[in-house]
Amino acid sequence: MQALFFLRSRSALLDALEASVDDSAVKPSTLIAILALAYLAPCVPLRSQAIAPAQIALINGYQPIWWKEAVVYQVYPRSFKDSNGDGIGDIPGITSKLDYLQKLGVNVIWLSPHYDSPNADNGYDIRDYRKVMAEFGTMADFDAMLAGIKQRHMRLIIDLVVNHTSDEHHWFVESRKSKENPYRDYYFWRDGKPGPAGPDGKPTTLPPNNDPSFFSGSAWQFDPATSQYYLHYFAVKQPDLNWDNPKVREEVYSLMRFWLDKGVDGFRMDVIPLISKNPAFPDLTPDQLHNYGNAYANGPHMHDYLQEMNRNVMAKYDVMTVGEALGISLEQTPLIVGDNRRELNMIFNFDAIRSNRDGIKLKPFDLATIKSIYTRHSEVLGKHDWDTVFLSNHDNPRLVSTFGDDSPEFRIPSAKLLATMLLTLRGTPFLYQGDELGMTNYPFKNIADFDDIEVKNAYKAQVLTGKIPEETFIANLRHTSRDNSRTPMQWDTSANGGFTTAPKPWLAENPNYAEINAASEVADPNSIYNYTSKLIALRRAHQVFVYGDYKDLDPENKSIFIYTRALGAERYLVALNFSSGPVAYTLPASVKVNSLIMSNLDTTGLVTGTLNLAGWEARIYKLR
Ligand code: TEU
Ligand code: CA
Repeated sequence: MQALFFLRSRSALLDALEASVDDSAVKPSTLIAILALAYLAPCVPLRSQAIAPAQIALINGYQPIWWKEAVVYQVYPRSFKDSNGDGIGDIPGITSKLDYLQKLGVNVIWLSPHYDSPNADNGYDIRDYRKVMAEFGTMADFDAMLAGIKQRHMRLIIDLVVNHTSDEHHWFVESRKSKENPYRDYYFWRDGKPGPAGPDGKPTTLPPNNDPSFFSGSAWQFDPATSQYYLHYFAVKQPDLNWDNPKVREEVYSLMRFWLDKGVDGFRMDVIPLISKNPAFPDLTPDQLHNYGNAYANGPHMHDYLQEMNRNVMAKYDVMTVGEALGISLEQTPLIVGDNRRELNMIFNFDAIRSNRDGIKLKPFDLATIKSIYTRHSEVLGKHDWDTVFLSNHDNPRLVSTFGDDSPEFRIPSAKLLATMLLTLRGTPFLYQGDELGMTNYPFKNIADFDDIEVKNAYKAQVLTGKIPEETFIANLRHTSRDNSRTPMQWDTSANGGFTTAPKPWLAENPNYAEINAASEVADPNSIYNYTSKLIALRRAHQVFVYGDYKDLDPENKSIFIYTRALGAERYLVALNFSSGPVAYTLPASVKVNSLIMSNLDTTGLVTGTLNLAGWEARIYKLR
């Protein structure tokens, strides 16, 4: 019976009926129940329809719903598991590891782009939105993976990359043919500005304005075919779509329905705040040039288009949406995630994950800064908003190397401490593949070690032009490059960490896989993997960690992060020592500890008002 609620629409109900009838094992009672349900269907809210909020009791003022209680695991398919020995991760490889993910306890998988792509930006440049990338497998492989996920009572959200397409997408291939082409207005084409005379004395043109690309150089590319420039905020092979064209928006809604009707449970939306541009494309001011991401975001019709998308698509399905909100401030967040706004469920703000970054340089980690960010989130985001909690993904360096301590002595406790924080703060937590093993940054030696277009373009723009010495460039990227998180998953001690049977994976495996790998982690009850699994179980068992109030007890403390979560009488204290030295921390008299629930160092002993925390120790207490 349960399975029926997972049906996506009435037509699906009828298919299930047909399916069950020829499945001779169905007991007469089940058949009668199915028939009864079909009869009652009009009045039973099926999963596909958003359930009217009024019916469900609020929890601490929050509307409870599955995506607020979810624990999400991000899979970067190219680096997860290779199943056919070509050195590239693929979808059957993911399917072969679903038990590993179910055992960890995550219940939503976010799959980075799996669509047909020439991989100029590893899939974030899509050539065909309804086709699976050949290297990753077939649509049948995708369907089998989705079925495997559902069978394990997990859900799947996929990556919606519709701020731009690949320049090999049919729409752009047509658009660049001529100014009259029916697809011309699917993208942004502009005349260049007159430039200085060239060495041959001939007039030259300059880009329409001074917009920079995120991947170095101008955001405008001259196209000789029609002597106009097209806009690409990211790579030259990633032309931006013109959302002001209603045909473009309908194309997007239609491809979203295609995947939702297949059973997908939602979307992570790539740089979605950038979809509305100022068509006049004025030059950016010097201030704006300092943080052009903010200038590109929040365009004149961003909210209109998100609301239209919601009306046309999300409102018709029981789905989860998370926007990658480059350029959106915390204060602007309720305008996108407020449940009365009918736009998105939640967004990724970049304040915390980029709190210790200065461009490609890594700044010293400052605990007070990140604590003030979480406190601001708890103040700005109210009961009708929802938040995300994450400190790693495929665009940032490894979690334990950036916010923990990946030295041999402290890698494990600090990885566990960070998991404790991510899984006890308020908001839907997002874990990135490999962080449950404590995978670290990679010891890049030279430019040849990198694959990322962002690095290669910056190398040309910064190093080859002499703006920055090569060794400084490489030294910085060892700490901040996206490729740190894209090294293949470390499954065991066999060659290439068991990621592939091919002699060479597409990107080198981190040489520390002999020490850090899933096989040893799963087998070791005290591992980061099993500790994380216990944390997820604790969160699942106690909604205080989902809907409870959050309070930082000591915001200025430079090494201790100590906060409470409270839901009615149920109150917990989380104490985290972000330093490698022992700290004797005296609790405020008002905080009465009842019992120790979890510790990443298996601490035992009496519960007193003073916590003697070892380096990188994390503890969760139940309060009286
Ligand atoms: O990322 C947008 C984004 O935030 C990054 O480009 C970031 O600014 C940059 O990497 C800084 O290091 C999304 C995707 O997550 C990313 O993988 C894509 O490259 C990008 O959009 C374009 O699709
Ligand atoms: Ca493969």
